[in-house]
Amino acid sequence: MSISLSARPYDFSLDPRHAAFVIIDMQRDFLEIGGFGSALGNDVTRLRPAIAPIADLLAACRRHDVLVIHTREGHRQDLSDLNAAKYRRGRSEVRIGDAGPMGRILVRGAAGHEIIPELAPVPGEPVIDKPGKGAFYATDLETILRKRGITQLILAGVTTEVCVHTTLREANDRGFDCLLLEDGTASYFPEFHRTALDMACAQDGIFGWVAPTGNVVAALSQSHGAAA
Ligand code: TIU
Repeated sequence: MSISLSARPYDFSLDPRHAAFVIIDMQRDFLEIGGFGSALGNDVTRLRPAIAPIADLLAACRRHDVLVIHTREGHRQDLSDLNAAKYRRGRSEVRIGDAGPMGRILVRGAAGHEIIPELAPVPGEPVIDKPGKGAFYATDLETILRKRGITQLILAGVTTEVCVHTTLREANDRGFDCLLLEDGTASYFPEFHRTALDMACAQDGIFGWVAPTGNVVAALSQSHGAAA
């Protein structure tokens, strides 16, 4: 059963049995000092406002049996999945694979690569390790979603205009209806955050819908009430 929730550019019809909550790259590497985000010169505190809204919807999805998927950007320890362009990009002295205060930067197995404790996955929730910005590139995400009959994605995480938007675009071309959480996404650049959200739902929803997290949480409660 679908529940209508208020969103931009028009109401979104949420079908919880065919929806997945995809939380993108809420890793220490992006949110804490000394990780990849700060190596790129960013103010990592700018991403923290997304944590509480994501935690709210995460709890609601777990209560209502909505599939939750976590993604992590990072590379194999031998860096065999790190292309030369990504490695070379930028002028920072600290690069992917170098030692940092949370272990090797953006490398799987390092402390910095882990999802922040507030949003830690629980057993049964798929964790997708991805070498690129998009969560579909070089991963088994699409197979997992198709196998479970998922047609709608609720997207959250960081950063709005980089990994979230890349994933949104990949998902859109694969035929998924996508809803972005306006307060469950964040960027190092507030103006890019706002514009990325506007871009997603411009032209009457060219890539999808945008809504505050509270609207999705309320819709899930409603759907549960209706099913009971
Ligand atoms: N730099 C930046 O804004 N983002 C990334 O490098 N990765 C993600 O967005 N996860």
